[in-house]
Amino acid sequence: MKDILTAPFVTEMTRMMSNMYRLGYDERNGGNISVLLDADDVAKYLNLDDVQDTIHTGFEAPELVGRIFIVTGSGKYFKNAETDPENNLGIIRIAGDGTTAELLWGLADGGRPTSELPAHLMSHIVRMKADPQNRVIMHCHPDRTLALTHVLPLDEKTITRTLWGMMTESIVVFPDGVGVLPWMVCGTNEIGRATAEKMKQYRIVLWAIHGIYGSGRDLDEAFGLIETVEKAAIQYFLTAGLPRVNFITDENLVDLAKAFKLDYRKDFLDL
Ligand code: 2HA
Ligand code: ZN
Repeated sequence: MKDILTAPFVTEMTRMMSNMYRLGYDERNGGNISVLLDADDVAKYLNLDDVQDTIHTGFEAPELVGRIFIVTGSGKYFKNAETDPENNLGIIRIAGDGTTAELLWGLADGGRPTSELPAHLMSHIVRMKADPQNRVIMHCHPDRTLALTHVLPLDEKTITRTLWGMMTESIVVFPDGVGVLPWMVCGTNEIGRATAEKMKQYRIVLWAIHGIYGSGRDLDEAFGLIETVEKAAIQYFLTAGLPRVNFITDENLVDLAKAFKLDYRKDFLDL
C-alpha cells in the first residue's frame, strides 16, 4: 500500500487550496472543493473495506452509490490543508443507501465533510450527466466576482454579457455563460438543489453576495473558469466610474465565436 500523503489526488488538492488561499479566494473557512476519485486509484493507497466512520448527509443521492470523493472539511481553513491534510480533508464513499457517507480517510479530528456537501453532490450528479468526464466541483469567494453581484442585476444575460465584454478571453473560456442564483441561505439542501438545477446548463454558478461555483474535468479546469470570471470582474471594477470609450461589441463576440468555433449563448447577445 502506498502512502496516501503522496497520492496526487491529495497533493494536487492541497496545493490548489494554498494557491486559492493566497489569491484571497478563501478567507477563514470560506470555500470548499470535492473531486470524484477513481476507486482503483484510491485502492493503491487505502483499504476500501476499512470504513473509519459513517456520516449522515441529510439527502438522498442514489446516483452516487459507491462513488468516492475527496472533500474539504466543514469549518476547515484552506490555508492549513497543505501542512495538515489528514485533519482538513476527507475521502468519503456514498454507501448503498445513497444517503450515508463512509469515511475512508481523513477528517481525523472527528470533523465532517463540507457544509456545502448537498450543493457539491447534487452538482456532481448533474454535471456527470452533462459531461461524463466531469470530476470537480469548486466553491470559493473571489472578491470582485462577489462584488459584481452587489451592483449588477441578478440575471444571467446581463452578468454574462458584462463579463464577456470585459476582456476577449471571457467568451472563449465560458461560451456557455454564467448561471446566477439570488441570495439564499447557504449550506442547505435547497441551495444545493438550486445550484444543481443551474448546473444543468452552466459550468459556473454565482451565488449572489456570497461567491461562485465552478465545475470541470480536473482542478485546473474548474479553477480556470473561476479565475477567468474573477479577472473579467477585476476589469469591470478597474474601469467602473471612468468614461469607458472602447468596447467589445456583439459583432466582435460573434467574430470570436466564429474564429474559435464556440457553441455560445446566442440569446445573450442583442443582434
Ligand atoms: O465553507 O464557503 O458556503 C464555507 C463556505 C460556505
Ligand atoms: Zn461559501
